[in-house]
Parts: sequence; structure tokens; C-alpha cells
Amino acid sequence: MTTKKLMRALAGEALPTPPIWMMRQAGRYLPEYKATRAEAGDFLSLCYTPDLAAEVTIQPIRRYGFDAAILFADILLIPDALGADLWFVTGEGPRLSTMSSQADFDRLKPADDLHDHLAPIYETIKILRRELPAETTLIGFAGAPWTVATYMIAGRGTPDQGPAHALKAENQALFNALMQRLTAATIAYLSQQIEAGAEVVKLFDSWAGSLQDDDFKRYVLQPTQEIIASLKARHPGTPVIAFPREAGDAYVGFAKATGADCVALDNSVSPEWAANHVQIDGCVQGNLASRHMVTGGAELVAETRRIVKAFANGPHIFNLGHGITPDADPANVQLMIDTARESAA
Ligand code: 1CP
Repeated sequence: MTTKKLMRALAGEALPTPPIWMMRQAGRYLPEYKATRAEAGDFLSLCYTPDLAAEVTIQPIRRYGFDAAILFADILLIPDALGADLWFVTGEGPRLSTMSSQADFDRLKPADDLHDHLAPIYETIKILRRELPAETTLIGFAGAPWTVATYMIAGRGTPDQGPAHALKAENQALFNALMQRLTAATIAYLSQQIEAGAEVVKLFDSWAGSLQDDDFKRYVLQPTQEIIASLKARHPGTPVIAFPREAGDAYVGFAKATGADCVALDNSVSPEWAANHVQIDGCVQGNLASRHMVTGGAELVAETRRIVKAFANGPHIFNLGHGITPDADPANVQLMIDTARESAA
């Protein structure tokens, strides 16, 4: 029997206070992160240098004692491993070679050929399992195929995922081939993360909200279900958290349809609604707006208490609704943690 708080919530237990971690908990709002990042030189070198990646993963655990650590890496390492050029422009974000033709697709590596490229990530996980406190759960992750495809097709982050929607409409066979390649690569990658020591894995579908109805079923639900089914066949005991960000009404029934052990909620849904419509099926994670980490004060306290209270009758992992931003005040993170841990039902 595990005593780790996060694992107990994922197994369906309603705890007196929720386990807590935070999306992007290792990041630029922390001075110690900025120092290690400067040492690494650039963001990708930080991801691919196991000692430094493990160090930045542990920094927020040291500072705050979160119940979980999330592997320091990025969802765009899969395109990088598939052979798409990837670089980061400081202050702007990721850039990749675009993927818009059959010739571009034909240059990608097969999904079962990524192990050597991604080996440093598995090494980071091994270091973390040795160095993390016994009560801290280690979460591995990958981007979901649709979200990763939006970056590969456009060659960058886009406000409306326009280029991916266009390719899906204009060349569905090519789009589907890319989705299949990404699904297979994600299964292999997450499986290796679990074998290296990840205790939970999370699928980030950050742009799920731009798909609806049949497209949502085909490109969010179905690949998520396929990835989870394959992982469960190989690693039956490892829980999976799914994050179909801004899915709205499509959060309802998502866990049942995909086999996810936990559904992560963004802050566009109210915790009271989500308790009634999503948490009835099992564990949920979320969903404080990350702006409170910038603004703090009475509003942060009130919203944190409201979320803890709304989800108190079922399994819940406290988190933000999206990643913490670089302008956040580290003191507000402590205030959130103290408030959530005091707000026993
Ligand atoms: O300058 C820096 O130091 C880089 C900023 C940064 C960081 C800290 C990037 C670039 N990635 C990361 C780490 C990261 N990315 C983690 C590590 C663990 C943690 O949470 O602490 C994780 C889980 C991610 C996942 C990720 N990367 C997502 C999914 C979650 C989300 O935020 O929606 C996405 C969409 C990315 C792509 C990406 N990588 C980096 C940026 C700035 C972006 C977003 C780009 C965009 O859409 O414009």
C-alpha cells in the first residue's frame, strides 16, 4: 500500500487535504531556476543534461515541499527526436521546421527509433528516483498528439492552431499519418519513462479546446484512449492524468471514454460544476487561475479555499488551471500551499 498522498488521490481516495503540485513549478519565476538555466546555456541543453534537469525538477520540491515533482523536459522533445529541427527563441518561445507536405513527413524518423535521442530524459528520471524525498511522487509526461501536431505543422505556437486545422481540412491522409506517428511515439516514450521510474504520467493536450464534436472525438478522445490502453497493457499499475485543456462540456465523461485515472481541469470551468459533472467519475486535478500567483492577496486565499471545498468530497489533486507564469511572485505560491493545507473540509 502506497502512502504517497498523490498516489492515494489517484487511487480514488478523498483525503482530508488535497495533495498539491503546480504546472510549470520549475520555471522562470524561481531565481534558482534562472541560475541553473544560465549554467546550462540554453533551454534544450537544460532538458538534455540529466544532472541539471534533475536539479531544476527538485528545486520547487526543496523550496515548497510539493507532493509531486514533474520531470523537467518539454512536449516538443518528441518532434525533436523525430528529426524536426527545434530551437527556442528567448522571450518568444519554440520554433521548429514546419511539417506541411508528404516530403516533410517522409523525412521523420519511425516511432520506434527514438530511444537514443531521448535516453538523457530516462537518465534524468533515474536520478530523480534516487534523489527525491520518499513522500514525493515523480510525474513523467508527454504532449498529446493533437497538441504536438499543432506545433509541428505551424513550426511554432499559434493562437488559433490555424495551420493544423488547415492541413487537417486539405490533406487528411497526411494529417492522419502524422497523428499516428505521434501516437506511436508517445506510447513508446511514456512507456520508457515508466520503465525508468516515472510513477504517474500526464498527457498535455493544451489545444484540445480548439476541436469540437467529431474532430474532438477523432483527434483528442481516440488517441488519448489508444495511448492509455497501450500503457495500461504494459504497465497496469501506473496512473495516467489527462489534460484536455479547455474541453468545456467535453470534460464530462472524459475519464470513462479514455481510461484516464484523473482529469486535469483548466480554470474556465467552475469547481462546483466540475465536482458535479467530472469528479463523479473519479479523481480531478486543478484548477486555480495562474494569475493569482501574480496578484496574491485575499482573492488568492478565497479562490483556493473555494476549490478545496468544492472538491472535498471526492479524490482531488490541487493544481493551477494552467502553468505558472514568469511574472509570478514565489511568496504567492507559498500562500496557496498554506491555504490549501489549512482548508480541511
Ligand atoms: O525560457 C525557459 O526557461 C523556457 C520556458 C519553458 C519551460 C520551463 C518551456 C518552453 N518549457 C518548459 C518546461 C515544461 N514544458 C515542462 C516542465 C515541467 C514543469 O511543469 O515544471 C512541461 C510539463 C512543459 C509542457 C509544455 N511545453 C506544454 C504543455 C503545457 C502547457 O503549458 O500548455 C506546451 C504547450 C509546451 C511548449 C512550450 N515549451 C516552452 C514554451 C514557452 C512553450 C509554449 C509555447 C507556445 O505555445 O507559444
